[in-house]
Amino acid sequence: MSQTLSSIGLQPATNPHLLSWVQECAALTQPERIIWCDGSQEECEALYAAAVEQGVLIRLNQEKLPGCYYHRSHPSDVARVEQCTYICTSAEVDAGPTNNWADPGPMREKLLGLARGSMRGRILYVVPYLMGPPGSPLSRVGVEITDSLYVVLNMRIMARMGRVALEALGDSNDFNRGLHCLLNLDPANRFICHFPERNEVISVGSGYGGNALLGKKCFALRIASWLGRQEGWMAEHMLILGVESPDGEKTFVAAAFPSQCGKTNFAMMVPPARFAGWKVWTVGDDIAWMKPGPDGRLHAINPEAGYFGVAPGTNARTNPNAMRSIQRDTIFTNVALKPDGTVWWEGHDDPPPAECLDWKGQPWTPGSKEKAAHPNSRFTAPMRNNPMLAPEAEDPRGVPIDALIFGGRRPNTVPLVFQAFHWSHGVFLGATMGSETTAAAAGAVGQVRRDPMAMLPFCGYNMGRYFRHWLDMRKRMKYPPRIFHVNWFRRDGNGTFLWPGYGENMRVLRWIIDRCRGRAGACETALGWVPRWEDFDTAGLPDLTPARFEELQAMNPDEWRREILQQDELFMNIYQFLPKELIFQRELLVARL
Ligand code: GTP
Ligand code: SPV
Ligand code: MN
Repeated sequence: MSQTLSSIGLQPATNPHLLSWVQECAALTQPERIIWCDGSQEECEALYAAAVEQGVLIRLNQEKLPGCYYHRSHPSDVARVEQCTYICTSAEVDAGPTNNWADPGPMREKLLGLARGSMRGRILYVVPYLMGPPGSPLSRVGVEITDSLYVVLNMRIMARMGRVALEALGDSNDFNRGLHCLLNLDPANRFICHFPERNEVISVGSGYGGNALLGKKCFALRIASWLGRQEGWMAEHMLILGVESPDGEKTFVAAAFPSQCGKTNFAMMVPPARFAGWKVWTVGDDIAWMKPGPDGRLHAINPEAGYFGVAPGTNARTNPNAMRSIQRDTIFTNVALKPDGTVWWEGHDDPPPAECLDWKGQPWTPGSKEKAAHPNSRFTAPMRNNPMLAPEAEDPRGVPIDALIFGGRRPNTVPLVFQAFHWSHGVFLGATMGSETTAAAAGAVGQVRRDPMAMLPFCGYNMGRYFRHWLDMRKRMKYPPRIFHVNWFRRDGNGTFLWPGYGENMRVLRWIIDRCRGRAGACETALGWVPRWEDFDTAGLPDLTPARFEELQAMNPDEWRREILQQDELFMNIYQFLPKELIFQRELLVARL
């Protein structure tokens, strides 16, 4: 047992519900020792020291990257695993046709069997965490029990961890129970299971990201979406940002793009020179919890406290605020390690290093065939490092949302931007979203699939009822957000992106905000309202000619015929649960086309 850890940890909590659950888990997993994490600085230092001692982390160059560490996950454990992810409800219909379902009784038995004795000779960490700002009626407590030091250190960055969570919990029994066991990382024993009726998650056999940091996708999306439907709020795979105009007017928007489709980049965007005086503030980069406020508007909080961001492609041009955020107190996972103890990835500002170790720890040179960093390599950075962190990110009331934006990664068919005619049309746009698959989940990359509201892998219940919930939310708001659809990823005949993206997305954002405030023109089309050339700020972008703009916004009837047939496949799959409004919206679209 590590001496480094001998002096840390809280006294066991006094909350009887928490105490008895921890005792139950300890009796099952039989750890050598239990550490109750308090979130303090001393604890943090001891945990990092132990992680380095055990070879879980490598300490990076502390002069160049103070407080930064490096981790390699098992090469078979580098992404979310949708095939091994289950929603375990008493009735199968509650999980719905788009989720893997398992009978909760037998599944629990199987998981408890795998967990039995699995922490022998190891430490069981109790990680209490608060999702959302302290004092917010939207915030929730979770507790993760894990035998992974890497998970503890990531949770510490991603959520408000330790005492603050126990204080928020008090003597309540209302907290998410998350049990995480590494086992031996054999993919055959990898299961990410959700028991929404018990507000519980059991995850075994993976140490990576969304599979193992149970506050993130498991609690804050799958379980929270279930709770939100019952309690009249929404848990969405959305970034939240605030745009400040030169005269100080602030507008907040939330946007749902599927995994690895640009949320972190959009949330941290720096407006180009043309937009002197404009500022974009980040509230959150991955998850939004939203509820109508007393003012009749939809209010959003970011339940997280850090960014688990995609490393490849991140550089000073694409995302300068991310580059600043990862200069200290950051954990890098599955990137390349340079001889000077710094890190590198494909699309980094620095040229490829003459030699380094790749994400598997093998020697790598620019001549190597393999990539140096895994395409789903990530940084875990505290949001307080972001120079453009919105002060409102800590506001217990959340921020009022004026626009909701849906978007996917589509090489063709879908225009750069259009606006829904009204709320139910907007829900239809979200429900029919498609996007190319990415390295964020195990499996083939680059295949267009339906990913409604970017929630296909994250909706904790029946997708048809989820659409119903979206439609019903309209009645709870006096001033619902306007809904838009964007596509940064359209390509020309040579496969080159038609749109420069990143900071230039400010032009699209500006049109969206001006539409919300009744200041921008648009033209009605079959898909929705679209900006005309004269409605769109094109100054300072010489490549953006009227012809190029036309190409970006084009609607090709043959492509749309195919698109509607693909949308029908999802609708047919969930037909018996599909709200009628969405079928009507589909009919109206066909009629307009
Ligand atoms: P998750 O963390 O997986 O939920 O992903 P995310 O939605 O936050 O995606 P992220 O912002 O990390 O972007 C993923 C990839 O898309 C990166 O490789 C980016 O470089 C690329 N990307 C982001 N924004 C744009 C854009 O505007 N244009 C283009 N062409 N690529 C972009
Ligand atoms: C995603 O895949 O959407 C992520 C990364 O944000 S993970 O936390 O691994 O789910
Ligand atoms: Mn995500």
